[in-house]
Parts: sequence; C-alpha cells; structure tokens
Amino acid sequence: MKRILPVLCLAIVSTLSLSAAEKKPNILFILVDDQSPFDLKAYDPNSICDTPTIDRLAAEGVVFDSAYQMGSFSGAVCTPSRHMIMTGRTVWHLPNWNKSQNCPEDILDNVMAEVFNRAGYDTMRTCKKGNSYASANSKFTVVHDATKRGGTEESGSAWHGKQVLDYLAKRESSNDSDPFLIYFGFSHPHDTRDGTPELLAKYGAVNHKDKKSLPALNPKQPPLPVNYLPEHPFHHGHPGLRDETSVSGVWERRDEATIRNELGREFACNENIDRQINKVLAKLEAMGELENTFVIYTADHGMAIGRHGLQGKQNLYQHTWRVPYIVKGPGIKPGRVQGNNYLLDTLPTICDLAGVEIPDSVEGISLKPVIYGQKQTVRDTLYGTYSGGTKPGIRAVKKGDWKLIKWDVLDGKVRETQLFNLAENPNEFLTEDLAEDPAYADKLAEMEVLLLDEMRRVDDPYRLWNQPQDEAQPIAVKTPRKKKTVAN
Ligand SMILES: [Ca+2]
Repeated sequence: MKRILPVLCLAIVSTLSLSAAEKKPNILFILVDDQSPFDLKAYDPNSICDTPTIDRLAAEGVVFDSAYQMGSFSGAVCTPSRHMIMTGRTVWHLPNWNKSQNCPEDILDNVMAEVFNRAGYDTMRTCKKGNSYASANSKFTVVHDATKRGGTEESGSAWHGKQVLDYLAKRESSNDSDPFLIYFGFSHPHDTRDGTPELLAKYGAVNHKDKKSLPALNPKQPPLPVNYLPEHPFHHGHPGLRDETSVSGVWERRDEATIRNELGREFACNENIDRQINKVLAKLEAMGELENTFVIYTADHGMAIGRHGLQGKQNLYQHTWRVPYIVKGPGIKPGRVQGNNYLLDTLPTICDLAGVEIPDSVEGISLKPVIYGQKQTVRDTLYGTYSGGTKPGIRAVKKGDWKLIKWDVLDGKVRETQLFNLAENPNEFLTEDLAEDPAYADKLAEMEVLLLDEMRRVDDPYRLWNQPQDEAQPIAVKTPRKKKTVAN
C-alpha cells in the first residue's frame, strides 16, 4: 500500500492537471438595453452613477474606448444590433434586411448559440422579448426571455439575474462540468425606466407619469450632460419617432427638470443591473468557475437622453453610436485599448477565446489580439448608419481623431455636414463643428471620400446628395469567402 500510494497520488494529480488544461473557458455575455457608455464611471469619471461591479470589471479587465454598433435601417435600433451580435454580420448583410438577399440562407446554422451548441457548450439565455432575433434566440438550449422593466424583484432586472442564478444552481446540483455560454441580457435601462423606490430616491428621481406637469428638480439628480441642448438645431429626420416624442416621462420635453429626472431614472436602472451582475459573479466565484470565465459587458447601442437636444438612440453622435465594451477573463491584463470594434465582432471573439472555429458567414474580426495586448485596434475606419427614418438618413465615418456626420433627411430639406476633431472636442460641441471652416477643407474632402468608400464597401444601398448615384449594386446571394474583407 505504501508503495502504491505515491503512484496513485501522481496519477490523480496528473489527471486533474490534464482536465484543467483541457477545460474550455466559460463565456458570460452581458448585454444591457439602451445605455450610453458615458453613464458609467469607466467612460466618464464625473458620472454620479454607482456601478461598483462594472467598475470592478473595468479595473480587472480590458476597457474598449472605441467600441461601436454599426447602425440601423429601422427605428428599432435594437433589432439590427441584436442580429449583428448573433450573426457577426454587417448591417446591410443581415438576414432581416431587404428580404435577406445579402445573407446566406442557412445563417441560422451559424448564429451564436448554434455555433456553441455544436462545440459542446451548454447554452443558456435570458433577455427581453421583442425587437430582437427570435429564431436565433430560440437556439439556446435553455431560454428564459421576458421583458422586465418594472421596479420590483419580479418585474425588473432582478428577474433576469434570478434566471441565471437558478440555472447555475441547477448545474451545481447536477455536477454539470460542461463549459457554458450564458447570454445574460437585461430589459433595462431601456424605457420605461421604472427604478426601484430605493434607487430612484438615491438619484432624486420619480417615475413621472403625468404629461401635464414637470417632475421636481432635486439636487440628488444627475447634472445635465455637458453637451445638453434644449433642442437639436435641425430636425433629426424621423418625424413622429417614438423615442423622440412618446417616451413616458419625457415626451417631447427637453427642459432641465425632465432630462435630469430621466437621467436619474436611467442611473437607478443601471445600478440595479449592476447589483444583479454582482450576484451572478459571486455565484460563479463560489462555484469555482469565475477564473475560467470570460465576462463581456456591453449594450446594444448608446442613448442620448438630453445630449445634443435628442432623447433616443436614432442618431450617430458618440453618446449613441458608441457602446460600453469591457472584457475580463483568464490571462487578461487590466488596461484600456482603442479596439475600433463593432458589436458584430463579438461572435468571432468569443469563438476565438473558446477555441471554436469561426463560421465563414462571420464578417466581424476577433478581438483576441487586442484583448491580450498584441495590438490596439482591429480596423482603422468605422462606419455608422441610421436609416430608419426618411432616406437616405444619417451617416458617420471615423478615422483616428476625425469624425464626419452627414444628415440627408426630410426629402432634401435637411442636408447637414458636421466635422469633429474628437481629440479636441470629444463631446462634439456643435459650436466647434469644423465643417464650414476653410482651414479644414482638405480634411473634410478626405473624410467625404472615406465615407463613400465605406458605403460602397458595406453595400450601403443609399447615396447622399453630394455623392455619385451609383447605389443599388446587385449583391450576390452567397457567403463571403474572405470573412475579414467587409468589416475592416
Ligand atoms: Ca436597445
């Protein structure tokens, strides 16, 4: 026995280390609905929104300073955004654009959950219902979707947290050791922003429902955003747009009391989300799974709430075009990176992190080299569109510190060009718009060329008033062979 024991111990130790080495990492993908990165201290150190869990993820992980959602051809910006996340495809190549002519017919075989199911992962999801991608969502093995925008445990964000906690508890009790992909989605801070009574009080806000009155100003409310305006200087181009006219508690008002109260509601919802994430991370830690889990925190798009006199998600200013994007996980050194990534890079990234083959239908680029500090960005130029209102709509292009936004809406009644140097004017103050400044005429011309190049490259079907009318190029119905060509 004495002679066998050391051999036995050695055998056990080597079996353990082998299984540890072979164990695939878990993925916890956290997606909130309608959140500007500038709500968070990780992106605006002056923010009074308390999100200690997200702050900790940011301190222990990699914070992306140039993460974007590519855009939308619908007022429901959530919908294309969520299709891009699930497929890794660019906006004009999504299955829900124009009868899918730009998308492989078998795309549902290569959406996020299906790819990970095939790779032997357990897949679970909770999120809001509606304005999403139902046929891809249903591919998760376990699905608990419901829209929860209330101010109680059962009716609000705690419900989504509970679905994940219950799922993890079941895994624990059945000793399930398969790797998992959990899609941990929330219905907030999307309106209606009914916070919990305690958190509303903390941010001096009320669930304002009376359209005839204004909510009271309260010193505990967040201050007005630095780029707040009482109205946008020209029409945004989408008449009757729900987000700009009908959101309960705001409607068409942009006065200080309304905006500060609504931001207080937003922050109350954000902090409540943060608490639910904390519970899930604590559970993973207690199960011994946290250190083998990649945690990605992001939002489906940003949000205005008074910035530039706008309220919704249907514009391309930084507060709305950008998203928070934070990744923490095994071997990742804390830091900040540019990234220049889109949400559609998420699928190839989690495949790459998990050692799962990236499907050919994916047009996004893996962020793994950026996450592990081998490079700062995955592309140089970023393109954005909002085409959900009057056509062609709004376009943006960004390269380095320079950003061009063009508005071609209301049948030619609004044709506006904005040029920003984001290094000098990160808040896009309209008083420092350089488009009309002769000193920047060359830069403007360069950015106009860049925008047209991008529009052609991503198969944007529209052209703006000052561009050659070479749109509507017929697009072959096939999977692109080179997956990195389109989303560069
Ligand atoms: Ca959304």
